[in-house]
Amino acid sequence: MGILRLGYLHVRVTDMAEARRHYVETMGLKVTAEEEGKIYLKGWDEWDHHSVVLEEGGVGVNKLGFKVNSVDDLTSFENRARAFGATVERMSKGENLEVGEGFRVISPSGHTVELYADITYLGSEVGFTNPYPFPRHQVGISVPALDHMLIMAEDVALNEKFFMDVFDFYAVEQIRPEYDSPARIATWLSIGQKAHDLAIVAGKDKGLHHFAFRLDDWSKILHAADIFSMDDVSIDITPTRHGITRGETIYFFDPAGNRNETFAGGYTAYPDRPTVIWTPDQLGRGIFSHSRELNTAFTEVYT
Ligand code: M3P
Ligand code: FE
Repeated sequence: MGILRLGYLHVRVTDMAEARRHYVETMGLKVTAEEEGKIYLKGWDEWDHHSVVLEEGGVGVNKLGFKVNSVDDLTSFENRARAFGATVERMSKGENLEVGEGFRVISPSGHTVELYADITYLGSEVGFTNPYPFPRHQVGISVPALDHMLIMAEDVALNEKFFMDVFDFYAVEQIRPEYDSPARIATWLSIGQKAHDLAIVAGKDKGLHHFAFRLDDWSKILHAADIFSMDDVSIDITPTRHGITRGETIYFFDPAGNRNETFAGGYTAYPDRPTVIWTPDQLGRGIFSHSRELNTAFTEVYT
């Protein structure tokens, strides 16, 4: 079964009090632990100890973690990462609060990627016995879960190959410089049946374009945008639809300047679904289905 999902990410924030206000009061994540300069957060529908960790100091992503199904998967992925030629190191239990042993690999793009099988189980807020569809008392937009992230890489094709060859991701959609080109401007990779778990776009290595939280549907997206106005959140792109993945979206910034997204919809993906290919002439419509225009603030501003 391999990788289950994007389990966590550690994101740097400049001011912890402001970040807490954004991620807890506006996004509705719950604090599950605190350490000096760190806050651990989870969504109400997540059962593992944390999905987002805020780290005080700077901006951007410090590392990301994929949860795998079993300790045996860890061994085989570690061997495959070494065979790819990547830098790999073992990670012992407790190096990350409440997370078991695993390994750490540096992607060709320079991102620190951790693989782990065990993390403390906390349970979801509605529980797993006769649950209600959502918690009665919600805060802000009350995001249920982390959904996906988009990282930047100087060589998108190489990083796509890395995640496909080593970790069994498959390409759901790609932007290619020409239809038949082996080069990639961007790629959307899935590890299960979501339209994407990880996207990679051409840009500076180690960059974070955004990470996204799941919302149920378009009406929740509209509701989220209304709350962002009330909370004076800096909105980058107001509610619209992606041509790529067909997802419904809002982009906005946390107070440190890290881009967030709320994402709803998107089709069900399968490994045998033909990869959708976008050509640069249609790229504007691929990213934003209605405006059909990409602005440089969206493509060139990231942390
Ligand atoms: C998404 C998505 C860029 C495209 C982003 C697309 C940065 O975020 O969820 O499909 O060009
Ligand atoms: Fe996204």
